[in-house]
Amino acid sequence: MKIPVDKPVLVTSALPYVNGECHIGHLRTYVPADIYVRMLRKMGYDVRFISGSDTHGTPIVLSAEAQGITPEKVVEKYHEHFRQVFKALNVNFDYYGQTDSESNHRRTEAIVKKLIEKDYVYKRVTKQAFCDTCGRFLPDRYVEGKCPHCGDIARGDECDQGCGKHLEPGEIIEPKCKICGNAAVFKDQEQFFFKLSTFADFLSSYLDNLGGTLNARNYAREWVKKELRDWCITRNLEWGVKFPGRNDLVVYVWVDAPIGYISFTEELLKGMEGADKDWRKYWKDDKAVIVHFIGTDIIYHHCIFWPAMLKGAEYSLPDAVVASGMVKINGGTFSKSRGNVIWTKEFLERFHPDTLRYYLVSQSSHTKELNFSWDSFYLRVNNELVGVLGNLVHRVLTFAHKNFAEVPEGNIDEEVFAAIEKRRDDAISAVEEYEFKKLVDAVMSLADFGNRYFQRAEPWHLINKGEKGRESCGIVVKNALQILKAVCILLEPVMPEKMSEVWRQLGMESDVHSAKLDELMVPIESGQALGKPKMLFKRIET
Ligand code: B3M
Ligand code: ZN
Repeated sequence: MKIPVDKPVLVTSALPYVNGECHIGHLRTYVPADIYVRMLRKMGYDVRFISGSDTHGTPIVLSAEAQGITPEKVVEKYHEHFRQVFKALNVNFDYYGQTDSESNHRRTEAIVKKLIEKDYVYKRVTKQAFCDTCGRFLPDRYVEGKCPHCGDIARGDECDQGCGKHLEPGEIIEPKCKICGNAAVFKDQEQFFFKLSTFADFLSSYLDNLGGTLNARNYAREWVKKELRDWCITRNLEWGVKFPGRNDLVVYVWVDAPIGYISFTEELLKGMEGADKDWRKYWKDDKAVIVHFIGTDIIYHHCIFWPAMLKGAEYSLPDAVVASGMVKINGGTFSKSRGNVIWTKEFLERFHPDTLRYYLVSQSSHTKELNFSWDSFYLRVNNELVGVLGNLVHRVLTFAHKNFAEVPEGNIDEEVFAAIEKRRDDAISAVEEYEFKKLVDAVMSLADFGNRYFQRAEPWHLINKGEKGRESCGIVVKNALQILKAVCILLEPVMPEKMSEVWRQLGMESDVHSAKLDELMVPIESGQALGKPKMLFKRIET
């Protein structure tokens, strides 16, 4: 999606449940979102980037029960953990909140009340899973059984192992209590429902115009075509946002979680001067572009529940939903219990964060599944980061530093400008298509061009051929440095720390993080002192 340059942009990244540690499967959403934001800023957009911890629902309560601590303690512990991981990875949110905040409680109540007032909510007695042994109702993840759609093992509210569908309370077949393992029974319970079915026409035209990736639109369209049943929006839990007027019920976590996108915007802008103070620009008056980054497992929630809720309560609608494919490990599904998992913290103890960022986007197209294996990681690092990029940086900078110590005199060749311009255009279209692999491939092909350019010109022969030779050699070096400068600008969104190192070695005074794409075509300044070259990446011995 091409965004008009004068429109402010709000980019959000799905809110992780803070019920356990961050594994690399989580990162498939956050890293590309961060790259997208950095690229948009380089293109000149005014962007805000927000996310936060999802603190409610059964994922949190179950984790608390298992650890014998309160939900508050679970949230405190993992909220901090996620913040640290994002910091270590340079995923730079402008604001990272959490859904148990006062403002999120307030905004959720306001939205639910508005929906009630507009007659989109009604009460109904339904059958809910109940455990006689534990003497309690079993909402969502408290119950396991068979998916009514595909027959696979499923949780109460989603078929997480099989078809991935959202399940309504009471739909699961042969329910068992997750706590004691006994068979559950169905019991009558009064709950509140949102009239999702009345939004079918709205949703089908909304989805026709929704930006983002095709997988999101197509999946959601299928559902709207088939059938939209009303949505149960309350649960028998203590932990959560109370349903207005009912102390015994909280709203379903998928009500207050996306509302976090709004309340975090409010929290971010609160402390700010001027027009930006007004969160309405983003969420009420349709003056901004809203882009959600999510995983394919939560398309239903973001393309059906969420826009219907926003429409019903009279808020601005998201303009794009970008859904990343899931991560597998050695061909298998991520599973903490089966030990098929790679923890981000452990990964970062051994490898530079930029190598992980690079791997996550270069390994497969954004909407496709990513199959992680150590071999594929080593190959990317050794062949591409060391072999192509590191090689270019090292040979050009070492030669330039040794023979000139500063950026030599000379003009930039047409051929070099053309090569850079082409990659710039490819990079922009990659971003507009949410194809981050295409972005990386474009820049790596520029690095490859740089290596060939340097090799072909053989500056090491020119340097010994008198005054004239030294002059021609300087021109080659300056052109190679220009290519490096361009690679730095275009790869900064992917590898911010490493590109900042190279930028300093190029003797640039500015900050590569704030360098705009316009600078790609500005010749690097002759006479600026080059820094001492340092090795960029180390080969990984398998
Ligand atoms: N907390 C995480 C997930 O299901 C869920 C996302 C909320 S986004 C509003 O992947
Ligand atoms: Zn299923």
